[in-house]
Amino acid sequence: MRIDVVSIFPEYLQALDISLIGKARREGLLDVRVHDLREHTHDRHRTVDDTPYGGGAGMVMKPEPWAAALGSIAGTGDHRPLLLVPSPAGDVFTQAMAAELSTREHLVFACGRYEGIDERVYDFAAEHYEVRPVSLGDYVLNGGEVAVLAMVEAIGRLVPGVVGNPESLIEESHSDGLLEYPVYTKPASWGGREVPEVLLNGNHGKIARARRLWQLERTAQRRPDLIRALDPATLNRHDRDALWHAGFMIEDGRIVDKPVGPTEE
Ligand code: 6GU
Repeated sequence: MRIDVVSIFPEYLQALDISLIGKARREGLLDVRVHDLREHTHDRHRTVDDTPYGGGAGMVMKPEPWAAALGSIAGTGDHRPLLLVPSPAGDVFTQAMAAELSTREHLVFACGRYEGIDERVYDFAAEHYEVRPVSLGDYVLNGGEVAVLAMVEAIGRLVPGVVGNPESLIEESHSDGLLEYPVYTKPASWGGREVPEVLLNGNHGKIARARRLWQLERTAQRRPDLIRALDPATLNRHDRDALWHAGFMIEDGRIVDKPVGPTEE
């Protein structure tokens, strides 16, 4: 998979040289290229921003350097790459989106700074790319670089061969719509705190059931929105029982909150 990142802080992306993603790059599984937007300016000050038309606080990124940078990247292949634009105004980036993006041949990230990029750049980019604004969540970062680090790691680790043991991708948080179960290692007793008994007995059926129960309990507690989004058809009798005890019920093929307070007998 090829990934291009355009930024005015290319050093920010140096984190992609290390750990799992760095190794995948050295092995040729990921072809990550970081570009300095200022290489596409022509004035002495290498200007990438200017004041906003209509007034207002802050600066806006000028269209010309972006057009030159994005044009040079898109021009190097015969396919239409996906242009991902990190922005708090984008679609929320999820594990499902990461999985979908991990199957693409070529991703390009455009890191904005300041108050954003001149809107006409998106229109220009749409001639060469499929353009998609993406957000990490409902909070504001100063620029797209940190978001790109997060997204490239989430996407890159799903590219076949990047994670050594593909089994570890199966049972992780969000892969089945639930949070991960708690994990333990030796010693079995540590400072008066015990590893749950069921994990010590080697009964793999019982262990699988206990872990599933813990997943459902933890998700109900921390992320009830994920429970409500589950397809009840994927739940067995034990799952339904666990969710009932966690305050949910199934009604008209949907998972809903159990009413609270006094109810008729
Ligand atoms: Cl993807 N970019 C920026 N600049 N801010 C964000 C974000 C992305 N996601 C949440 N806040």
